[in-house]
Amino acid sequence: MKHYSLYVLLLLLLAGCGRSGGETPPPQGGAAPAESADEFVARANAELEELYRELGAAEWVRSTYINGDTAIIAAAANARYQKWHGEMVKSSLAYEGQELDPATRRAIELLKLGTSAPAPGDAAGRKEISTLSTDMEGMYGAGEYCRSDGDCIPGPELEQRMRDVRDYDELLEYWRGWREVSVPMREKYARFVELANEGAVELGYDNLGEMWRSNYDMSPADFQAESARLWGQVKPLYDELHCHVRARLGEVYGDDKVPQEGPIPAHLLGNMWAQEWAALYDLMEPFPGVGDVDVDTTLRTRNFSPQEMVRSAESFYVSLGMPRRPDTFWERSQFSKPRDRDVVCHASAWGLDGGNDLRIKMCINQTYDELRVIYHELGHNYYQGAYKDQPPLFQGAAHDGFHEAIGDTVVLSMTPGYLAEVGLVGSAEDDPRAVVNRQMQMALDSIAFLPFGKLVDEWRWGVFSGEIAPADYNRSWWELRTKYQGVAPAVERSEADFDPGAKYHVPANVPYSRYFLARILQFQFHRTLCEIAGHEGDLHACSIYGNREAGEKFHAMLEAGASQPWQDTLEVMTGTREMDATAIVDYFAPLMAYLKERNEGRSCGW
Ligand code: X8Z
Ligand code: ZN
Repeated sequence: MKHYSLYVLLLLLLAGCGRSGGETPPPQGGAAPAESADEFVARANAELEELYRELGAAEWVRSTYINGDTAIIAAAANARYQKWHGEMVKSSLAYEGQELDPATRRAIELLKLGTSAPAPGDAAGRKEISTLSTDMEGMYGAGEYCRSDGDCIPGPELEQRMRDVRDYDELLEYWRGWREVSVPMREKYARFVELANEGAVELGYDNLGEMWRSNYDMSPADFQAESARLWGQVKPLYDELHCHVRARLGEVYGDDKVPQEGPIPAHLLGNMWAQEWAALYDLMEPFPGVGDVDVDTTLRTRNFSPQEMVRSAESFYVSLGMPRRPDTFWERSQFSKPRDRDVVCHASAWGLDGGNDLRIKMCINQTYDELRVIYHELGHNYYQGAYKDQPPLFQGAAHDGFHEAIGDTVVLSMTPGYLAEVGLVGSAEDDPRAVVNRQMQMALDSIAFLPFGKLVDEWRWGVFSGEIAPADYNRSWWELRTKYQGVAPAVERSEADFDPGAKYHVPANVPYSRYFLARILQFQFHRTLCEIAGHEGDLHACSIYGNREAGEKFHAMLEAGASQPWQDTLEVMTGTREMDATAIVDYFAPLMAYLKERNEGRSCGW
């Protein structure tokens, strides 16, 4: 469903129960199970297929038509799935301690992890958490900021203005305005945390954060250490970028507005959450005008329709030997924001009906940013299509960072050469200054994103463990934002606010570490695929567009789905069992040289 990307988890989370929830009574404590472990897994897979069908339909309708009726339908489907899930996990305990075939053991483990928001075992708790989840995501989707004159601006439009506008006060108005949407989520979220933790404890975890960290074929503690290790590898890149961007913003807004020793005001970075900064490219461009890649203008002047933009992404995957999207994809996807109703515009990819009914849901604008999001979403869809022959419990990514990394890997192949080849820009310029320009444009997204990608779940891990109490939700959020990103709110925030809720993945309860991991994996995958494609020379000049050998290797990884530990999948693909940030570090070496030079004599850090 929703992204098995959000997906196996959410998806699962989304699933309703369907016909079979209670057909076979769970084994009674101590007695021999009524069915063998293999039979149990086979039944779980069969029942899931049905459950997903119902859950997917309910979730799709809810996300593309937000109103009171669809809230009831989606919450009910979710509660039914949760009932089934809780009962199945309880039944699976009968197989603990038995010697099992590794695939059977893995299937049982994945079953247990099959929700990002486990419900308590009682019907009232299940209903309550399902309703809270549905409500919060709906509040986000329908969110808008209404000015005092009665003019209301919906979320996606505010996001666009955060990119386009440069006036300090106007930006601050939008930034604050959007954060009014999340104030009423605060109490709901606190209650959601209590209930989801109850559910996680019933499944045998200390809390929901520990459950999320158990999803990586290593212990939760090891995963935390792994994520800290990767952050350590890339932090020097971020520090240089931050230093330079702060200095430039100081020149633009004045050092009184952007103090040169402290964090950057969070509303000045060209993004509602200061998570990706490429909208500031014109201010940061190292060599003005050299080798500009202006896809925006092409999309506008040739008046690309959303469908044509999706076709462009599809053609890339097809050039790798992957299949065209089926007719149902074109008929059933949501490409544009409907005029007459509220929808969840946040982009997602859906693998309904066991991967036979693939769709994306977006509100596409005619911009290069959006074009890249389309390539990203199709990456999810190609994954979903490739693992559809796996049993339902293995229909997922090697780990969730892999799911996010597929489309992003392809985006790295959208080089100026590729863009020129497909007519999205004029001919590419062969000038080393153009390389640095291009790298700046990319780093403002990829490198700027890294600390944000890391901290969102660090906040939630604290919330779920109880280390962060509801009374400290906002303060702790801003502590992490400042610690990792070096950004801070320009106006006082308080515990009357709930700023984490202004980021989609919090009310929608989508784990976020996946995006941090993806930002690292995408470069690792790119390096391998470029080797297979026989690329020689700098990695940033490589595009695998049209390369069937690279496509085959890529597709083989996708087909494996979640059938084996991700380390095995990574090893088959790249020859190593570890995620490794050296590829991203090497990739940006030219830009780092430039930044170090520019930062000489500046005092960096905050
Ligand atoms: O949520 C997404 C995708 C859908 S999986 C559009 N992303 C994160 C975000 O928007 O915050 C992609 C990058 C990070
Ligand atoms: Zn995604």
